[in-house]
Amino acid sequence: MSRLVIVSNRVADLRQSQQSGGLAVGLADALKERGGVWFGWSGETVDKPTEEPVVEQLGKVETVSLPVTQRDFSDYYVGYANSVLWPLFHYRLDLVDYRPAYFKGYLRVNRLFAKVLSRFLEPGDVIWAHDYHLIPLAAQLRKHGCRQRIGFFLHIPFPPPELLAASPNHAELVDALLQYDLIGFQTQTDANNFRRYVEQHTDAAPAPDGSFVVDGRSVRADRFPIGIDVEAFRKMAETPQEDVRIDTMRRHILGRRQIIGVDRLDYSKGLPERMKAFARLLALKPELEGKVSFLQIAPPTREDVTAYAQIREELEHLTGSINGRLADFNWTPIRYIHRSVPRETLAALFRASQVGFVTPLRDGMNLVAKEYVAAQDPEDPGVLVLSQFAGAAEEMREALIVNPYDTDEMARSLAQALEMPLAERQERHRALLASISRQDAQAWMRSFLAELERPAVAPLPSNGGGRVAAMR
Ligand code: ADQ
Repeated sequence: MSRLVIVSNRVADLRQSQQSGGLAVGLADALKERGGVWFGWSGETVDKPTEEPVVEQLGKVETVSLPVTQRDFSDYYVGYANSVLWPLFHYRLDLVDYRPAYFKGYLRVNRLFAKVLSRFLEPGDVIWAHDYHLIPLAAQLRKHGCRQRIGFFLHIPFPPPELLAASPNHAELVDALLQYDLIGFQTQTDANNFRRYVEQHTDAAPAPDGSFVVDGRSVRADRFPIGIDVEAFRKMAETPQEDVRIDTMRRHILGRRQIIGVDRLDYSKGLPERMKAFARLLALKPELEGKVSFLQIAPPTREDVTAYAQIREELEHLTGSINGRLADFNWTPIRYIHRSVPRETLAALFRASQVGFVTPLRDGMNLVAKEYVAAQDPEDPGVLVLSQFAGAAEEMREALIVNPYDTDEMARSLAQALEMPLAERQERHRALLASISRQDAQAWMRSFLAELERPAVAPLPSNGGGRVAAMR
């Protein structure tokens, strides 16, 4: 079996991978089995650029991590990745902060990563790059003579071509993607958006098997919905810690129910809309006052980006005003926790909550939706209220699917979830559990790697040289 080379913005700590959840665990297991390398940014910044990474050997696996300069951190990470690509790919053109220096920095870091990584590659390796930070990596690796198969998985959505075309670099981005052998997306919508872009803006020739022919190479693009380690998460949920147990018992005695939301504090997650919908629920059903509360856990992320500071302020204001208006001396409608929580605690909190409220405005997949389902007691499960714009909604049809921009509909769905009879809850949960178990973290990884390693049908006719720049 070929060695596996994983490349991601940050290298997971392989000794702690259980802590980081399904993705890191799944990939770490595959690496340990096949041997290989995990390469990425060390998370540190240095004054002078360096091509000397920190290398650690753990059995058959090497982790190779490289610091970047403060300027690269600003241009590549805070700038192009998180102030341009993240909003653009989440359909938020209004939040894109485009600056030419950012794109230059993005290419510079990808060039550096490719140069350093190429020293660690062996001829038979299979390379798998992850996410929007690394779109140009394959093109740069090819410049270093890399002929190995290289796959790419996009964890976030891929926007429709009409939106992508608003970016000054759309052509470069898609040209770079077409240097991979396999491009994986979370959903059919994303794969279709990509396909439409390629058909409309490049001269890559579509082949009968659904792939494209680019410079005589076959490039495949498909949907590989990511999953979680269902069993591991269920086990975690079954053994609540003392504080969660006491909190649950207290609510039980008082006859109170809990709606839960867990997200990184990000504008794509629809948090203000969610709080407004909860307030609308209480206006719609005043009898629920004192009987139901909303627990939102949202740790800070990317605080260097202005849009994140704004969303934080908005949420604090909303929580304060809703609680100020409705709270009683023995009941707080919204409990808002602005920090990270251990995964075991999260799992137990999911199990102890009657509604999982997962309403991003746009999300690649959303693993919280899957974790909420995995954590439930099948005898007395809670109900998942899920945004139609989360990638997860493509598979999780038995959730209550809502439009996160429609406050009234979300409030009505919360009411429906709280009133849902046991038999219906069990039936929906059974179907959801079956679906997330079928498409779990292992299945995701195996199907991607099997497709990446499947040989191309050769020889391929040339399309005469990839993109025709004049077609832009
Ligand atoms: P994220 O945007 O980070 O991931 P998500 O899929 O929900 O979104 O994963 C978040 C993970 O962090 C979950 O495992 C969750 O339990 C954990 N988490 C969230 N809040 C936490 C807290 N307070 N404390 C501890 N852990 C917390 C990106 C894409 C998603 C895609 C994933 C995987 O944006 O769409 O599903 O990658 O591909």
